[in-house]
Amino acid sequence: MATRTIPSTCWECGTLCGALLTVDAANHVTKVAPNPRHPTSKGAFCVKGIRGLPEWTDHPDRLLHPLRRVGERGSGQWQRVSWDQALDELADGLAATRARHGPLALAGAVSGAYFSRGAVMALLLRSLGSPNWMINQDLCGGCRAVSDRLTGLNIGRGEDIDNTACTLLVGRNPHAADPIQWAALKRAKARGARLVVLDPYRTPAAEMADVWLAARPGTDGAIGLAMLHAMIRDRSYDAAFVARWCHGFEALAARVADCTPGWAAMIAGVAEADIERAATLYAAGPAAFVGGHGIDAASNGVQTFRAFHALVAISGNLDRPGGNRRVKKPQGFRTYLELLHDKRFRLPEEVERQTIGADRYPLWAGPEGWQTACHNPSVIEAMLTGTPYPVRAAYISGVNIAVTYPDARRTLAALRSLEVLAVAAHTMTPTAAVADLVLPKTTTLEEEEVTLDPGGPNIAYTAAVPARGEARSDMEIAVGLLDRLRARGAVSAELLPWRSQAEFNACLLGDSGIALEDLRRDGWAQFPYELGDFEQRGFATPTGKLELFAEAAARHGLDPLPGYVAPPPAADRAFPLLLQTGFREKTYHHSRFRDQAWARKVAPDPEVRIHPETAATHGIAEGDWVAVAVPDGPGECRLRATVTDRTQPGVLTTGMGWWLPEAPAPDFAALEINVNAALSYRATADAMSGSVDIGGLPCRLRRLATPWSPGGGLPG
Ligand SMILES: Nc1nc2c(c(=O)[nH]1)N[C@H]1C(S)=C(S)[C@@H](COP(=O)(O)OP(=O)(O)OC[C@H]3O[C@@H](n4cnc5c(=O)[nH]c(N)nc54)[C@H](O)[C@@H]3O)O[C@H]1N2
Ligand SMILES: Nc1nc2c(c(=O)[nH]1)N[C@H]1C(S)=C(S)[C@@H](COP(=O)(O)OP(=O)(O)OC[C@H]3O[C@@H](n4cnc5c(=O)[nH]c(N)nc54)[C@H](O)[C@@H]3O)O[C@H]1N2
Ligand code: SF4
Ligand SMILES: [Mo]
Repeated sequence: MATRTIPSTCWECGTLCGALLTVDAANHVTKVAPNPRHPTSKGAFCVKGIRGLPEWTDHPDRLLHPLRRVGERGSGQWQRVSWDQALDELADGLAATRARHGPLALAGAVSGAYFSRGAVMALLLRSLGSPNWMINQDLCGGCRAVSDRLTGLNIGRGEDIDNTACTLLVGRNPHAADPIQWAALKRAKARGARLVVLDPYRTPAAEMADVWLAARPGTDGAIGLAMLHAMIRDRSYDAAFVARWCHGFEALAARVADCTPGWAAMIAGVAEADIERAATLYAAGPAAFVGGHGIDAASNGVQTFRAFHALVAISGNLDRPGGNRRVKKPQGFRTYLELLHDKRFRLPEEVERQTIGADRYPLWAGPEGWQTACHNPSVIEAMLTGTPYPVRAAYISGVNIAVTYPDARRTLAALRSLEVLAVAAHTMTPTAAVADLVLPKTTTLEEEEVTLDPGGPNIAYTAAVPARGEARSDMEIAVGLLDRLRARGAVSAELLPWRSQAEFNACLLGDSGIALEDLRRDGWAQFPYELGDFEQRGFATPTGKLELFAEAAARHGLDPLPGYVAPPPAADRAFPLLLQTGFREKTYHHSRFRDQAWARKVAPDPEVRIHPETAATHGIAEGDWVAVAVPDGPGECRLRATVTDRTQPGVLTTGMGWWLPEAPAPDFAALEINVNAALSYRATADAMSGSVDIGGLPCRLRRLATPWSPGGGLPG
């Protein structure tokens, strides 16, 4: 077969950009390019898809065969084994741990239910009788998801920027994080639509904004409540929509009666007039709300989101042109989340109630939880202390938790303490380096996937070429493992009934009328989408309405109304600055691509952005190496200073995900230059999602006398 071009979707991140793959006669992808004909991305794309993905697939250090540890854990001594050997050993280990400690002692970790591997991981564990699958959403989009479910909006990524008069962008940096959204914002700006940005950092979006509110980190909830106050005061909300579809409006009005723009201005350190203007622009509508990770993953994240979600509800900017579209799907199609919540694929309720964290965070973990996963910090605790019960074995795929969970040292100690640890990965990561078995994973160029595009209305499709080496997909690994565990009497229930990804994809497509052949030909399938069909669909809340007063929260003794929760304690003398982590870099996807020369050339160092005044008071110049620590944190992290007035005086802004594949094993510098080496995973958590703060953290800063270098140890 000659060289051909295949329509596909980039599956490297949840943005799901339409892609064109050039595939040569040997079935090798020689090019990944944007697809200008794609209905939702319209040609938007990023360098991670163009370079990161193919170079990762073809990387000389790619893991191509299963490996078994021969030396001590983390000694870096490996032996190549066959898949049969690897899966037999893993099944032996998991079955033995299960027999010794019970099924609940088995845990899995994956990123979430946004990729099929999430559902596969959850159902694999459920088949063994364990509800304990870890997702990293407590660090990502968990707070907005809990708020969205409590309120009943179901808005996902459906903001209609192309038809809006005003976008309200809160804690979101689409310039780096989402090329589709960024292109839409620029189009909207060009036709005169308004843009309101809440961000402590002067992002490219802030520079384009009509109103930029550079609030103190973590205080956005106050601004959201003040906008509600202003709209109720001015009667600029949609009274007819509220009367028909909202539950608890009177209670909300009473709650925000004192939350004046003047009150919020004091808390957030912004001008009262700017809050008023933001409220006026949003209320004029149609307006689209875009909430980002900057206000998620915080100990007040759910309450912050609830304020903004209440704005969407009372303004009626829901499922209207220029507002926030609701997530809909073709009839008969199944989403991953639906599968996870489907009674046929669930464990008995008394088992799900024992999900780690379900007792403390019932809206997050366990039977009522959003993705039904467990609470990660509590699982790390269980691994180390046996409380509430022992967790003694883990299977990890598609997540680099030694780098991306706070308190890297403790995460690694927990992993090292396990009886059995298997990690599926593409290259040797700090997480894989402490495993007993490392399983070579297919990349997203080698997995045929079907999913509902949350930015749709669109079913996304990802084409696949044959895997390199012996790499296998999560489904193939799970099927092989389950067969062996069944033979060892370790399967409680058949909750992963598919034998292949193809069977699984057919189950997702169900009787939607969309055929795999159509997707293979076109690369996507659009479906009819009706706006404002509230009568037919209703809202998935206890009252069937949008709940400004959340009955589910009330039932669990949690605040039923949006309200202001202050961020972590303010800076003090010992920790006088604030630390923001996770600022996205265009070249990297979290911890991915640190082994690619082009990316390291563009972004060679773990940067921390420091305001010129703060740099001066600390005697720090551009390019200096510095150390940062937080109160009650596990230690310092080394970063390299960039001096810029984009960040506020006293606020340090850094990224995340740093490790260096060329640094000494087993941690590859993940305990030195990874910001999560300095953060705690045991700090105050959000009462509803269990999320801890990864920003707005009091911190201290010092200049290092000597530059840091890989393998050079920790400089003073
Ligand atoms: N290139 C690239 N793109 C990515 C990723 C990546 O790693 N690399 N990761 C993907 C993933 S999984 C995610 S979750 C998204 C995240 O992408 P976004 O949702 O855009 O989130 P962040 O980049 O974490 O932060 C967005 C903005 O929030 C601001 N911010 C920080 N603290 C606060 C605060 O207290 N209040 C307000 N209002 N703003 C605050 C930051 O200054 C930043 O400008 O990006 C996705 N896209
Ligand atoms: N301090 C701090 N910590 C954070 C954040 C922050 O802002 N600050 N951000 C948080 C957020 S939003 C997120 S989403 C997480 C991200 O955390 P992770 O999901 O751990 O990050 P990645 O580096 O994207 O992915 C890790 C591994 O997934 C594997 N992988 C990648 N693609 C695939 C695939 O298609 N299939 C499989 N099976 N594996 C794959 C690779 O082996 C890679 O090493 O980090 C969180 N941690
Ligand atoms: S934003 Fe980049 S990595 Fe994400 S889907 Fe689009 S092209 Fe791929
Ligand atoms: Mo994320």
